[in-house]
Amino acid sequence: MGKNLANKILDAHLVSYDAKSNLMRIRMDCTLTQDATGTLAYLEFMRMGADKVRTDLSVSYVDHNTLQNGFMNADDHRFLQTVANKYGIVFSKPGNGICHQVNLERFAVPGKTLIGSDSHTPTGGGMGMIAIGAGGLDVACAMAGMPYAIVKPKIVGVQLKGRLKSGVSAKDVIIHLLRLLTVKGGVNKIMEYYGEGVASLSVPERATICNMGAELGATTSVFPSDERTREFLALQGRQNDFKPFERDADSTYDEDIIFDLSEVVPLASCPHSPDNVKPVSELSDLKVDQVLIGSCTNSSYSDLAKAASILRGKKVHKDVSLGIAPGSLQVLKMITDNGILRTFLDAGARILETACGPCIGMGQSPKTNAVSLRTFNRNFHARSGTVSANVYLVSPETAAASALAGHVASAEGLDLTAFDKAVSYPIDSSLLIFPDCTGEVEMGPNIKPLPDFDEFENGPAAISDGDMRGFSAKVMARLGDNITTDDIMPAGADVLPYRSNIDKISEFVFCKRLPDFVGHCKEWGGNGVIIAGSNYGQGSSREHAAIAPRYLGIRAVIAVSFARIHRKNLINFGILPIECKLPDDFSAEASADTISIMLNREKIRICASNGKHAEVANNLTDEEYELVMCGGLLNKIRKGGANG
Ligand code: MIC
Ligand code: SF4
Repeated sequence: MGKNLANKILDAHLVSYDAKSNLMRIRMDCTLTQDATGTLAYLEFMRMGADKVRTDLSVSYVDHNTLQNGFMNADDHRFLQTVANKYGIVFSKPGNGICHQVNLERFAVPGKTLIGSDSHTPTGGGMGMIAIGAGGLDVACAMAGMPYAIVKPKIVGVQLKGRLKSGVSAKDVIIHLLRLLTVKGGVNKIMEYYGEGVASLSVPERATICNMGAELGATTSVFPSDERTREFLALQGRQNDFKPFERDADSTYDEDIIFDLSEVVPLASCPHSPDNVKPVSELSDLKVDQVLIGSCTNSSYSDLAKAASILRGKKVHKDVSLGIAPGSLQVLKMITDNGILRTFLDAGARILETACGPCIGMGQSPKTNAVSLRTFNRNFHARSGTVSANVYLVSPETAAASALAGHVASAEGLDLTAFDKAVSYPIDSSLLIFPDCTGEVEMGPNIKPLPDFDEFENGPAAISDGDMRGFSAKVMARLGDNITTDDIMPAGADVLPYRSNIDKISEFVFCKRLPDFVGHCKEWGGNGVIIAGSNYGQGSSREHAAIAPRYLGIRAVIAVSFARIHRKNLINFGILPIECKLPDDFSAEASADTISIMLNREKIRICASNGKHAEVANNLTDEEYELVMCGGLLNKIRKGGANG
């Protein structure tokens, strides 16, 4: 029997497979980092002592943190540029665009593997790559030449039939899948798209679908590399990078989904989760205050061209603020050259920098209780910077139509072709700095050394019982399902400047959800534990959501289930993830109760001071167990162990 595409690429990069733990170790051809996770990733890489990167290509982008209010961002940018030059990494300067968009234009190559310190790295799947998001430390290990370990994923075949109707877009396809599968439906799975409907989708449209596969919790998503891929690469002057890749006709999948593109309707992800989906037609009474078009999901030339076709010759509603952030320098130049930029300005839009911007809460926070329509990929509570805002995720077409109407409106039936005429794709490398492997790393005063963490047994309040080792701790938080990394470690303009300063950024842990959390941790000064529901840590790959709680004393998280990247980040920094559903009355109120946690290789025992106790199987792999015992991956590397 033949192979599906995902398995073909995985097998071609397989270093080893361990049936007992079901872990595959994959060789990573390429890496990407962005500034907000990159500073830590490079501090970690430097601590490993490697003299240069060992990948085919590593690129360091600056796109998240470009406000530069104070010296901190600019210091980070300089640090990143000097590290890149010294260690052999291409540096993409601020202004060049959002990492995933630029990567698609300039560097993505069919059939290759990519690991990136950003959860939307799977955008590269639109180019026929296996592209995986991970914590910075895992990316640092890949840069040092180590393979990356993933749970052998189930491959879900998504067969696309038919073609999209006008006014319905790739964004609606992925929102449709989110409604079907939910934000945890893709955990440890790869979504592979195939079928006759694939040919009707361009590479940027495929990239939109793969990008938001991250919201399904999927390991990654992938499309075949076909004539549409050749067409895109030729437009980018990279025809030599083209290679066809597709499934064998007789291959099968672990799970199958079939759906007809012609049946998809315009959809919106309603507050505060991408899987809370309603048809746009049911929201037409909703008055809109703000519309934002951009982000790595929807900022390609074709996205902006469709929005411009709708806005052409019209004015944005008087009560709506429309902001547009082109995804890259290339996109900005194209819309400048062919009149789209003028169309936006004439319609009354505000043009934003080619960066993540409002998607990560860097400006453009809406007013109190606002309804904000965004073409982005995440609408988690408070991520916009306004705690009371209601954010809806929609396509660029729906966004533009709604900006004109002043309420949620569909673009079905509207003319989207005004800017269809062929444009040339300008190739400009002036904001890409190719390394000459010289120079010294420059570190501004905001860039602090990484903290050291104790080995498991040497931590405070250690206890033991026979071969079981552990500690006593206070429960510092009790939380529900789907806690996001934005809840744990918020982003936004106040917080992002401290991404390379753990002491400072730890002040913000849970600040929007549990304002007393940091105070309680500090007052207690000992070990802490968090208890949560399912899918703990969904969303961003930011390892700050593990390292900062660890810095505050959190030693374990007990949750019904964990999101893939966050679970790995917890282990990488020596926090024990315990998969277990504790009864609600297991312990007293958060921060009032002391519990003990003990484990050996087989089991984990949790005892509350009221006498209740629970025992669960220790489901860590041998390697994960060793990492937790070492106090994290950096300790292990320092002791001379390799990653995997
Ligand atoms: C995000 O979309 O949440 C981010 C910001 O891109 C993150 C990375 C980060 O927190 O720096 C991600 O998705 O991994
Ligand atoms: Fe940037 Fe938003 Fe994409 Fe994250 S999701 S990489 S913040 S544009």
